[in-house]
Amino acid sequence: MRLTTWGLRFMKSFLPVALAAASPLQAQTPQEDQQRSQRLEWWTQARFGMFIHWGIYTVPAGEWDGKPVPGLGEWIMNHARIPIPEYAKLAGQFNPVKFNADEWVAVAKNAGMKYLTITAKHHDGFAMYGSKVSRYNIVDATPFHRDPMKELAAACQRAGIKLCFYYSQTQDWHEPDAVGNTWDFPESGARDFQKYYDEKVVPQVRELLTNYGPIGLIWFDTPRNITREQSQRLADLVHELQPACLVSGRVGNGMGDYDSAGDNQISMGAARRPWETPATINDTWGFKKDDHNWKSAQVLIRQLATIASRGGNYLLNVGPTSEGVIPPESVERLAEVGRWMKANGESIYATAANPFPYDFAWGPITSKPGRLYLHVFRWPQKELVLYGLESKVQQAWLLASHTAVRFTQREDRQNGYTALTLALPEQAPDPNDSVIELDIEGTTNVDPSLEQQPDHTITLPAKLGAFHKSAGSDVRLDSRGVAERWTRAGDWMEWEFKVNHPGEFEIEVVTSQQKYGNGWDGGQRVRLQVGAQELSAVIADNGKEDNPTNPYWPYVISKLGRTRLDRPGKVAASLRPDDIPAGQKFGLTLVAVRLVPAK
Ligand code: FHN
Repeated sequence: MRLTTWGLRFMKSFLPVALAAASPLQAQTPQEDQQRSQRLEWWTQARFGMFIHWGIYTVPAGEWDGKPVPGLGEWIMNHARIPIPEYAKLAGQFNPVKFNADEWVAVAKNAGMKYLTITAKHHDGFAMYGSKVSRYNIVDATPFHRDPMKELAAACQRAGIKLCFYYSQTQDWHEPDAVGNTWDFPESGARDFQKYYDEKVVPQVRELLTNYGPIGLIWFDTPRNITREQSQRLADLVHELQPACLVSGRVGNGMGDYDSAGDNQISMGAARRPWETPATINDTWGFKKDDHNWKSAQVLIRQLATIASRGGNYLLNVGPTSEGVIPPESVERLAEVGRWMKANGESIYATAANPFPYDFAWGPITSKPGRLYLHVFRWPQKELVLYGLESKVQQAWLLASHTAVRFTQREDRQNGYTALTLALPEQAPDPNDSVIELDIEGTTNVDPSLEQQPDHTITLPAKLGAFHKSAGSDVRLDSRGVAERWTRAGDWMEWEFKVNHPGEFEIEVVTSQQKYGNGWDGGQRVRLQVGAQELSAVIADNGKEDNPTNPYWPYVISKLGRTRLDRPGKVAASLRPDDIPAGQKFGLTLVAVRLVPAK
């Protein structure tokens, strides 16, 4: 990416904000850095993996004592406060006679996934493999008596898929000294976490890395209060036993090889380290018989492309039943994702992030050296125009059919922008995501300045704004690039952008639910300055809009009023809350300020 002086100044103002959102990092020697990059190579090329949550919680499948238990299926022991002896009886009923490792691996492979991460031990403490450390495991405690991890290891080898294990290192509701079980073991009681760690965690992780051949990664989870030394020892143990094996970010204390975004959360990108979004296809991870809230294949394909465009990996979950069957709803959707991947996988595997620092209204961009892939979710009739690409395009194609796309490239010197215009068929070739490949001459240079788009809309994302914090303020961006803890009137944000098409605009403020669910505060009085004009309005819920990064929680749109931009060129804008009602929990959860051409 070539940076203009203005662009550089601008990037400086947003980068620290973006970087601050990543997890704290452990300092590395250059040699450790190199080893980590080598370990990460296959994983960053893969981009797409299968998560499998499977355990004895699939026997009750979300129901206890004849009543549905709200929440995640694999959390039933905790949510229903089931005593250990009661819960342990489920092992006697767990007999997944329909389990077929080759079939599961084929579902992953046909979807275009390159790795598979399965729960070897979840928070319930039950080992889903033959463990010598504890008899509380699938081989010794169930009528099944088989080791599915052995069978999966062999099936993965045959199919060329990397096998990875999930391991809950801190929570273990079966153990008095571990974290989490406050119904069998009083919360205030003395717990010797180190004892549990030494006697169960370390030897079980050792087993997983010794008995199942090469393992791609160990997916530790919910680090809670694990100490720095304990996280470090686990990471070291993994690397000592299998130097090529990755350690997930959730090992804790910044000791992992890569970062994990929150569950079902897509990171804003521009992160210091490779990262991954673990996601569900319905609402639960572990099977629940009453969870029918399935995301469509379109949502899954679009999430995959969006995550790749921000430089991340997509770890998509299936929750097989107690019989060992992956729900057909998941299998069908994954098959459709697979059909899309067969035709368009080149725009996902081994790609890098969008070289522009902002997103486009029609969809995301992924890249490779000398290539850009435009993932068009909203198909424009007849033509798509892209501003800010400074390199010469040699050829353009519809990737799936390899049909050439006619294009022109021009520079509007007077107004200072470059435009690539692609002539497109009227119908979208793929309703889920039609990919246009651009072959670029030399390196890909883009103008990183925020600029008005060809549809004349101007979007000022929070992730590209500069925060001005009042003393003691805690305002920042969450990992999705949404403002959080903006509860003080003294904090404000500013942007600089380029006007290409002067005119009259409606001003919209886009806000989000808080990061992990429903939670939104309105009612803040804000002052928006655009160039020399200023207007004041109250943030209200004037309508909803799809959130491309999370289908669960749509964005909230507040309409503020109108403004005029009379001349092309650079303009400054700022957003200052004059009044935030006292006691707000979430504050101004800003995603972007948008100027939409007035009708
Ligand atoms: O508590 C777990 C949950 O059950 C599930 O395993 C997810 C997957 O990312 N991780 C934890 C919550 O973040």
